Amino acid sequence: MSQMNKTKSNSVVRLLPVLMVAVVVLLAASARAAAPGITGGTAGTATFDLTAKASFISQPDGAMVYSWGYGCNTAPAGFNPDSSKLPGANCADMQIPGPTLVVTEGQTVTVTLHNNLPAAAGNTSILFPGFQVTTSGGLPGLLTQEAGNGSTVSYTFVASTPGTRAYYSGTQADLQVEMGLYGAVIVLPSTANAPTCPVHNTHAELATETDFRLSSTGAAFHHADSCYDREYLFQFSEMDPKIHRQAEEQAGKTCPVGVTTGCMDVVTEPYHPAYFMINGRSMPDDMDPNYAAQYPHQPYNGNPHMHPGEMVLLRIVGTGRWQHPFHEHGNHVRVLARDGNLLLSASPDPNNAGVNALAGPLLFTTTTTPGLAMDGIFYWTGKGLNWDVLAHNAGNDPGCTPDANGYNTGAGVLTASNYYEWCPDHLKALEKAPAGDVGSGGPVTLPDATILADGAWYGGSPYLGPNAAARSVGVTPIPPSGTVGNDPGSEAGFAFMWHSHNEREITTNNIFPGGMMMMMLVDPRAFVINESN
Ligand SMILES: [Cu+2]
Repeated sequence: MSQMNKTKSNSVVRLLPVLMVAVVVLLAASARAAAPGITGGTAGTATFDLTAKASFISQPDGAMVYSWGYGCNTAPAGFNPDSSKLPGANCADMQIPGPTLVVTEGQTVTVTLHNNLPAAAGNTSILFPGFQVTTSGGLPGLLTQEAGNGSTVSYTFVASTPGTRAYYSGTQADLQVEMGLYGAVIVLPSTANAPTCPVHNTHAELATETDFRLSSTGAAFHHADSCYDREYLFQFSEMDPKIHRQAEEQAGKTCPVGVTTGCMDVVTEPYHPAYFMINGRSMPDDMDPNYAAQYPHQPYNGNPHMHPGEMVLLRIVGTGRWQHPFHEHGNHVRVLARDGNLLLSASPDPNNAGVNALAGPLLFTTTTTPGLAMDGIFYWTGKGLNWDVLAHNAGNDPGCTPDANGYNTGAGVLTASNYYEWCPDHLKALEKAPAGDVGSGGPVTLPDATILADGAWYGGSPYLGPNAAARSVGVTPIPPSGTVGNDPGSEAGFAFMWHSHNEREITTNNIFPGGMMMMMLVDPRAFVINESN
């Protein structure tokens, strides 16, 4: 399941059985994700030189949609993760979402914006809600200083607290945000008062695996309950192609003499979006790699992976006009912060000295709100499934010693392939041979795989693990996951659909499936997750 460059059509083929069969299906995916962004230097100041420009973005129905986006006017100071971890990292001169600005708490951040939109579009600007912004240059606007056509304006603020925030156009937002002028700011915590994170957060059990976290402290905030193993940024937005078509038609318009603030007349109501995007891409495009060549103006993907027991930091931004009920199948999400405000109770945390307890809700659906950013933790272990997800049996028993919480995390097992296994289900077969590998029955009997789906499209094994592909081939032997569409053939993972629970939004221009949908892949620990593609 580590094949690097799957095609779009392959992603679709692999998704179909998931949609037909169940919420939890067993398939593997191609590209992986990280939370890539640009940096503005490592000293006390971070500077970014952005431009607002027009171009076209690609949608899975073949449409090339005229859009406006932020990009790099000159090369950024750096990338995080850097190009040694994320080969091909780049910052185009226009992209949707705009470049993710990765800064460190306490840095003074200056963003210079060049207005290279069509003259008919008039002025533009950027708002950085949640920060105390001072401006330099530009022209007075309704909400902030604006850059006139061909001109610049600068915004300066101190990255006051850690967390994820949105940025977006503060000029004629019903048009400009719709056209794509939005992005995210990620503020990493300073190293002062960094919490002590668990040993496995150092990826010590995964010697060959690269650490893709942006934060050098292993935590998202100055709080031990914000320690994490992986992080993903998802920005939700929608597009009404009628608005984009009007803007495209009027882009070449010559404004009357004396009119310097634009002369487009684009009707933005009634609003009927047809594209529902995560990070500027619709499913299945969001499952292709970061910086994939086929999306030169949509560099960021949405394809999370994790190992059982890991803490996954979700950075979620609502952009556009509508709320999107994002549902992370597999578990609820513990909200840490909103707009960079860590949600704390008034009481000391009994488990972490010196800080108050977290107060963020545990949410079934992390509904996005336009303009609002949130940080949350997703966690999955296999607890409660009532079978040994790693398919152990008496003849294949690596042992499972429960810690105080019931997991196999004790000393000496850090590098075991079943590190973090939920021990009460250890050796518990899901079903009898030949599907499982014990002769006696397990708690359930699955129907023949051929009943669930057609032929080789069947997802495969109900087990994680290096030898999972040898199991659950059913009464009518069908190649399990790992041997049809996935390499290597010896692996199997669990896929949880993460998607908008507004079913209209999991379509692309009225075709299902599409839109705001992705898969969280839970890979066995024996599988090396490479977030670089
Ligand atoms: Cu759902």
